[in-house]
Amino acid sequence: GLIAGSMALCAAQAQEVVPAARDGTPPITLVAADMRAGQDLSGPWHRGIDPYRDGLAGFHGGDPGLSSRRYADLDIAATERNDGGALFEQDLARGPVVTLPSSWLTEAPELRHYQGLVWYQRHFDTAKQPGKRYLLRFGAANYAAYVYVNGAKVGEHRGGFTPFTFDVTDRLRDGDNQITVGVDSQRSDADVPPPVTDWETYGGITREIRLIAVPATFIDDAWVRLERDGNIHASGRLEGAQAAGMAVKVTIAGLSVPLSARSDASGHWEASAPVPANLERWSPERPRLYDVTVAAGEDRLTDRIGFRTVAVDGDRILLNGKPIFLRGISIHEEEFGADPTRAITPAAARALLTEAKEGLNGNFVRLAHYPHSEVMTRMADRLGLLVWSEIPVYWRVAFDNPATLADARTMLAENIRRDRNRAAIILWSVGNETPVSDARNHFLRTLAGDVRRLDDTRLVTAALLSHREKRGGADTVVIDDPLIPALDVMAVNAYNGWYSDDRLADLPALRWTSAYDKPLIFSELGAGAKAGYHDPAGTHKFSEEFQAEYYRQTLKMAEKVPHLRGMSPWILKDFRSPRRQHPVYQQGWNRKGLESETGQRKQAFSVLADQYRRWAEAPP
Ligand code: GCB
Repeated sequence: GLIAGSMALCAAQAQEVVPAARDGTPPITLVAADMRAGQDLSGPWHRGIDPYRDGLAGFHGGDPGLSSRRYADLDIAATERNDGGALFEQDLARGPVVTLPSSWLTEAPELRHYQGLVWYQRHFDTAKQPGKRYLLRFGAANYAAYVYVNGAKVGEHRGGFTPFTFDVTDRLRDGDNQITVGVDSQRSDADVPPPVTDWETYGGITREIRLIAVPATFIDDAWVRLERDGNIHASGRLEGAQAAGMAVKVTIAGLSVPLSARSDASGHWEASAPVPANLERWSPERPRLYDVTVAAGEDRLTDRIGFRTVAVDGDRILLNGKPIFLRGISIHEEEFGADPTRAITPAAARALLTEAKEGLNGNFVRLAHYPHSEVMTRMADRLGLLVWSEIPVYWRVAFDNPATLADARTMLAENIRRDRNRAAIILWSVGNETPVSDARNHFLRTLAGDVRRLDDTRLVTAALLSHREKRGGADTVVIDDPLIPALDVMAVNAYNGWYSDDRLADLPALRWTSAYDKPLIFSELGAGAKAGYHDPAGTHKFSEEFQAEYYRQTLKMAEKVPHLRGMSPWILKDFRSPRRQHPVYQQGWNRKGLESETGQRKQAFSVLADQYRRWAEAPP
């Protein structure tokens, strides 16, 4: 029967499981923030580096409360004023000017490998309107951010890839305002992800910064979706002094769906209505989006939302009730070009996703290994690509550290609340290649439980490890991770023939077996190749020919793997990784791309594109 995410908790309860940030402040979601009018604070900012983190510390490195020396307190030319608290070591107003969003890695050659604290500062004018609340929202800052408005701290955030919002109403002045942000890219073993990954740490404010004015009571959250029970459900939360007992109305343009609610004492609301006969379901082939409006009191929120269902039936994945095979590719959030700064624009998102959809004949992308920009998930909605979304619980996380789990849960909730109106997303992943242990199992099961409480309309997965053993005399790949019972879809990263001694010609004969009857995705498979490096015999790793042959043999193998319902090979394009320093083949880049960093296609690209064209007609 239809399983997957069967916990029937109401939205109000779902809200309560989300842990507050470490400092205890209740999170502001500000759903569909990118659709609200606001003041764009992207553009020119001043910058100053702070390798010893002096700006976060006090005199001689002590408690910052004992000193007024924090960089954020500085006014323009405080040095010249020469008052008692002046700090002569820094003057952000006269620091270099950089354009945000961007990573500092690409701002100057001497910052190319800088990991640490950097201060950003700018001024802006605002005409404060009475009765409004002013919310300062960051799309992402990597990794920890300390935010000050007019010298006063308004909040901090940890986690490099999810949005955060602070209410700055009381700090804002009419006219000129100063905003200062310290961003620290240095992670510890307790962070998510921990310091060592296989991708670059792009420190900085890498997504948009906006000041958004909302009514005193506003729509903080609104989630409108088609559920497997055949109803359209809407739920959410109002925030503000008048949030209790307020009428909420949801309108879907072109459909007559009566969705009205009244908020409860805590501001939560929900409504549902049977699905109208003329609803056109969203699919990769026809990515139909509807204009949705949510109105409550003086606030009005608009979004563009697609409606579809996703479910698991035995070992099949059903989209809108029909079995689907996922023809995917993994993507890191790096724009095309020789010097990526990870500041994704709609044009960059469109270019990457069009390669996946039209170049490779795909219908699916794994957005690895962290929440990508909302620009990306919105573009997937528009272009028609199914999405695997994940948080960076990657390799050796401090699974036994409760603070680490709390951070991961916050990150997961921030990601799901930002994006659960995106029809494109079908899978939430809670981890990648994490070695099995009791602590790890507990950690990931907790996250899987959070997913089900926050969003029981999608599927939960994780990229797992498999192992090899002899079974009945045959060399066999075994999938039996004890986490699988907590997941809807099992996924493994398969690198036989690249990270193993297998001869490529032997791959199709390799046996695969799973202890569970669930859909399986090859969340990764791949081999490195340097674009333009050729070895006609195809025996030398890093040649385009070897990579192409790896793909041919692995795809042949895939056709015989039981339960296989899709794949997202590693990876669309070469990406920066500090651990890939081979002087001839890598030069700081992971070369498993089907294209180089500048978009030059390698031979394997057409091997996969051709297979996907055949599979689009007749899925394996
Ligand atoms: C993996 C990781 C991915 C790496 C890849 C590789 O399994 O999940 O982050 O980049 O292998 O190239 O080794």
